[in-house]
Amino acid sequence: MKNKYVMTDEEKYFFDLTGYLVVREALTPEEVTECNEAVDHYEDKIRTRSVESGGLAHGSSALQGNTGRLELTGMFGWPPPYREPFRRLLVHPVVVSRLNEMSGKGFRLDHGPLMIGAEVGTEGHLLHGSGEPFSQSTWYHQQNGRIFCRGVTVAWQLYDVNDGDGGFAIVPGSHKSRFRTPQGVRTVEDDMGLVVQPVMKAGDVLFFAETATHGTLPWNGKGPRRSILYKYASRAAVRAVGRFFTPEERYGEWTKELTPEQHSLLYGPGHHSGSKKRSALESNGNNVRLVE
Ligand SMILES: O=C(O)CCC(=O)C(=O)O
Repeated sequence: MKNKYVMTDEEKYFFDLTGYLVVREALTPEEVTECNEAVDHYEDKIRTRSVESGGLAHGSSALQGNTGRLELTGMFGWPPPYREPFRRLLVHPVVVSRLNEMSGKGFRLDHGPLMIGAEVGTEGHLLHGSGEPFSQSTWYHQQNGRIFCRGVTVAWQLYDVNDGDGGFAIVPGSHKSRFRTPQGVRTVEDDMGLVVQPVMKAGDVLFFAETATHGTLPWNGKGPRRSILYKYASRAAVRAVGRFFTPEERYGEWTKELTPEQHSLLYGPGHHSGSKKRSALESNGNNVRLVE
């Protein structure tokens, strides 16, 4: 049986070629239920984005909807037991093993988690990201058999996404494109058949290169959409971090309660602070550990 805690050569080939990867059944049905129950508990905190002024669809006729995207944040700071599954996902062995291959040792969480939710009629999101223009924060590089992807988003699926449901969409291979994305592809009004909507089951986890051209199709599914996004970056890359370095400064004193492994991912960018070299995470499959 396939060891799902190791990134296989086939997965590396797929991710390098397309800019995304779905790892199936990363969560058990019980783990999915635990996450969904925690989200249900905070249902009144779910915010609906406005569709005024074009919304996230930015006026695209192919992406417009009658309601805005649903969003929920703050999971790490929730009281127990609600926060626990989201803290565990931060350092899940399936993620640690893949990110060490995709972003290099010492990857960190740049921002998130953010739940993106949808119900029938929720608008899409204009496709964004691309190899051109060059992005200093999320570039994709490959050298000597290794991938160095500065921005990888990990999106945990809490409900099924069937063919034609909408939701996450990507132009496979666009992370390596050196030409500007045509406007019709961004708006999906004339996508040239290039936009792919991956089919996923609850419990699957999606990885995608931030520099790939990606976004959201309007939601058409029978059930709800819930995707929990963690935005990781290579050790020395930065996207949304503020001016603080330590987890306590960046997020608050509650970060002291985290396990050392979880805590280690919440630092700002950089290889060392003063004389102290930052440690990195490794996974042997069943668990993760800090290494110097
Ligand atoms: O999952 C989605 O709906 C798209 C997410 C997205 O565009 C992003 O995280 O930049």
